[in-house]
Amino acid sequence: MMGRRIVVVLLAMLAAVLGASRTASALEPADPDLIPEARRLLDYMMSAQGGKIISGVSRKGPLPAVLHTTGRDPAIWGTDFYGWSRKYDDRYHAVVSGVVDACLYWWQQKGGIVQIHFHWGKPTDPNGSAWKGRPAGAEPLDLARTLTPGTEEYKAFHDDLSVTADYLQQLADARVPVVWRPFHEIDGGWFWWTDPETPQNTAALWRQMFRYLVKERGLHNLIWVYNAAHRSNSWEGQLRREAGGWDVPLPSPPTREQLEAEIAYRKRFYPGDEYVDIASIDCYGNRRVGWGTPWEDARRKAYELMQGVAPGKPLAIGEEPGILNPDIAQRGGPPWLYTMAWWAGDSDWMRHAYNHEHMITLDELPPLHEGNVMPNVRIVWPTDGAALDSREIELAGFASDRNGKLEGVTLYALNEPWLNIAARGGNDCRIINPSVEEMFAAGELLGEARMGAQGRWTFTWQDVPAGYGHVAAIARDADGAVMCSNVVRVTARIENLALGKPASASSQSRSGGPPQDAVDGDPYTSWWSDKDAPDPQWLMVDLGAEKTVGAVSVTWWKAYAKDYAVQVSSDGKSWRDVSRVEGRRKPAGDSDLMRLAPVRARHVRLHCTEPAVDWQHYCVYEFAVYEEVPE
Ligand SMILES: [Ca+2]
Ligand SMILES: [Ca+2]
Repeated sequence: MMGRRIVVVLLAMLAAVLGASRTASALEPADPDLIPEARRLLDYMMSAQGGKIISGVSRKGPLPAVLHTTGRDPAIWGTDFYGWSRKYDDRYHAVVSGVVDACLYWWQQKGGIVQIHFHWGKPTDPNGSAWKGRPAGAEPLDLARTLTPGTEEYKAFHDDLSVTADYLQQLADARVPVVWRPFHEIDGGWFWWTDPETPQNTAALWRQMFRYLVKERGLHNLIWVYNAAHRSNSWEGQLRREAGGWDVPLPSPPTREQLEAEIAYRKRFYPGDEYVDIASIDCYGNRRVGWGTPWEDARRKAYELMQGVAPGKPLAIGEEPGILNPDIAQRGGPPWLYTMAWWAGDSDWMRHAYNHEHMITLDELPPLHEGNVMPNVRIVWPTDGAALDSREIELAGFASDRNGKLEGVTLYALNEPWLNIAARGGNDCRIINPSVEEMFAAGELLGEARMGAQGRWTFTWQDVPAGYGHVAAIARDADGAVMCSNVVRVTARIENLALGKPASASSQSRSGGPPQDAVDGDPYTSWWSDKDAPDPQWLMVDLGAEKTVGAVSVTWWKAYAKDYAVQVSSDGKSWRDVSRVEGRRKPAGDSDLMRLAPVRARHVRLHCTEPAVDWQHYCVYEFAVYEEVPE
């Protein structure tokens, strides 16, 4: 009896020791000489794991959309270290230098986490693409030779990587930790680094990069993130061939045996625990492995798959179409470390998900370095796109400073037609806030907000002018750092006669929104014409009865009309021009507010005859009609 008890106790102690050592090894970075800043970041991320999920955005494009839609920045900003032109011409270097500057800004001034992937064009070809078979007829890279010292391929690999290492060195010199995601979608089969027949070659390529960057170049600011694809060619391709093609729906979910086979195949690409800090997977819609749209899923099947591929490693989502469902995640969903949205996505979903208590946003990160970072500020009321009918509006929001030095919040207004997201945010995280500040430097200073408990602020905006406007808040800290809020677009005391009225159009893009989205009052939804439809293209709204029409506003995306007319009709059949625009040039899109000689009409339409861009026809966020918009 006694003997068995001792054995049980010993086994329990052994389990405790093994458990403790597993935890310790999970925290020990792949690079034992990791700089303290990176180690601190990794420690913070590990401490967050299993609780809330750290939010991220994978590219610079969606960043302004997330800020202006939700009032919050993501905690992680993801970018690419590839220059997207002929290697290594001036344009290539200008692009990557710009990315380095943006990374410095994001880490040092905004205090956010930098994630970098590398869309590396094939090393042996100056015009090489990351995608296999591009340019057309390109020979695949022989990975066995690329791994063999003395070969041309081995030399090309290292020559190429040395340029990227120089840029990573700039970040290392500035002591910026990088969440480094090389060889992304490593087991997918569409990039040159994936060897589907001999996956061990791909795994060895990872180790070769690790050795070069860490051992040879001494880059000790990298947190190594392994990244699997949303599907693997081997497994899903095989199933599709068996089922008879890509359009045939497959039975779902996969059997345990199929999942095990998939894990076994994918594991062969994995370079080994000692070369990886975090394992991630990209989660685009793939019902075969059991995940759907972001709002219906927290990617449990993807989590199970990666638990098999990289047991014991913290798991993250490297890319997904929109941010995953925090409600499901909070109710016992998989404990993803972080999630990175590739697109901004549906505006209501963004507002819900990024403001969710289960998501960690930039303002909720602890200070990650010794220096000062910008304060955070957001406007909660009014919401973007609000139509207000009062002369006095109570504004409300939140502000904070992660260094505990918030000094105050100032409100500004710009009495101008609406700017679209691209125009409000710029297309580069470095210039988002300065550009907004500059914009509001030209606006009207409304005054200082009243500060309340827990960062809440309020402001009473009196004598609100009738017409179109933007409102922004700027927070400042005691060290002189400033930060601009989301910019909220409003109309005040003017009635949009087109709001919610029946709309129709000459065509509609299969991937874009219907005509009704241009008259729904939401500045995030839009009508897209079919890009292959011939000109003229038109969008019309039926006001329901004859009304006096004295002004029209069009908020465009960058796919706007260079030449177009505003037309009116009583019967929806015979039209006459009431305004014409020719040779319009506004690369970001923006909007046009046209005041007309008042006319009676029931139908109003945009008649577009010349698009501004050749890759898309026309895109209209909002088409609004008024009796009058005061000057
Ligand atoms: Ca600060
Ligand atoms: Ca809309």
